[in-house]
Amino acid sequence: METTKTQLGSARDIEEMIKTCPQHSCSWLKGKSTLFKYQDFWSHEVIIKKVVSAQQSFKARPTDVFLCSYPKSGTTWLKALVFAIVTREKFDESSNPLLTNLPHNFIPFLEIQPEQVVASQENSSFAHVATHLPYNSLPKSILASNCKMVYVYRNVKDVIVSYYHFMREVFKLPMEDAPFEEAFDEFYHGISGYGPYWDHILGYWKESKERPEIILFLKYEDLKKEPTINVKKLAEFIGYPFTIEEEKAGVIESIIKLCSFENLSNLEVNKNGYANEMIENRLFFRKAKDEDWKNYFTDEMIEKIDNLIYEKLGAIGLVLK
Ligand code: PAP
Repeated sequence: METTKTQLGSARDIEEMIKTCPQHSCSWLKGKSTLFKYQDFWSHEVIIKKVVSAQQSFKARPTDVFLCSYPKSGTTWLKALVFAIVTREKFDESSNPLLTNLPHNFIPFLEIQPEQVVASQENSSFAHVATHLPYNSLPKSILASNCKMVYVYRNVKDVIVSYYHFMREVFKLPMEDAPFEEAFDEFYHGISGYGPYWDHILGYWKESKERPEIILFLKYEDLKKEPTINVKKLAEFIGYPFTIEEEKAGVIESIIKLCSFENLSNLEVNKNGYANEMIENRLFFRKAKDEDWKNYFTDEMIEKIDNLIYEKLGAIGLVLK
């Protein structure tokens, strides 16, 4: 961890450093994706460069709020909800920009879109910023500023299936060319974007126990089961609580409906738009079905991953079956 702080100056230094990191070419993606282990997580070279730069120069302010997640755990949904909560007085149901834009456009990722993050800080003294970075790799200024963080997490098996399809589609591989068993195996061994998954959850979880006023944990499955309670909790936590009048007027329900998978996934922009030259918006809206993993996992995979998650997270009471 300290290497970045003390030795890395130029872009060239960073490139040299990345070359020394452990590397893994993802066989199930036919070698189209190579991950590097930087600090304690795996990621792509292009992202690690931006991570190092953010670690060296990003300046968080105490009022900035971070939306944190392991990939495929509900990030797009959380971004939509936060945007809708924060802007609810500006737009009505028919004028909300979520109807014509991918939710990711409103809340940029620290390690992917640093310029947009800086722009959003310039535009608002309460910037909302997303990140998939593990807790221990966050820029120190975020921790030192006591910024609030919302951490959304999801059961590991659905995350694996969602990650499998997302990566496969990004690299334009049909299912028959991208064996799920191999994807599972890599994930199981902790090798996945921003993985290991369990370390990611554990890092934020530990900190949320130390500083509950700073980190709100939200479970994807709970958001689905009890959206009203959880959206209220979310709004309060980020400093935009609903008034009694708003509650009576059904504002929470309208936000839930606006941000629902059924609504967002059927919008023209999310069916046919592009997030960037490689990623179609539709890839962020696949099925959103709980327990889709049952269509992919063998009994042996179930046993292996359940045992592993129990071993890694069971002791802290976070059993994510
Ligand atoms: P990201 O990390 O790449 O941003 P993320 O949004 O965290 O992805 O996860 C995508 C998953 O959330 C997809 O799950 P699936 O593959 O099992 O279908 C996606 O369908 C689901 N999702 C996207 N939007 C919503 C939503 N509004 N409500 C519920 N689930 C959603």
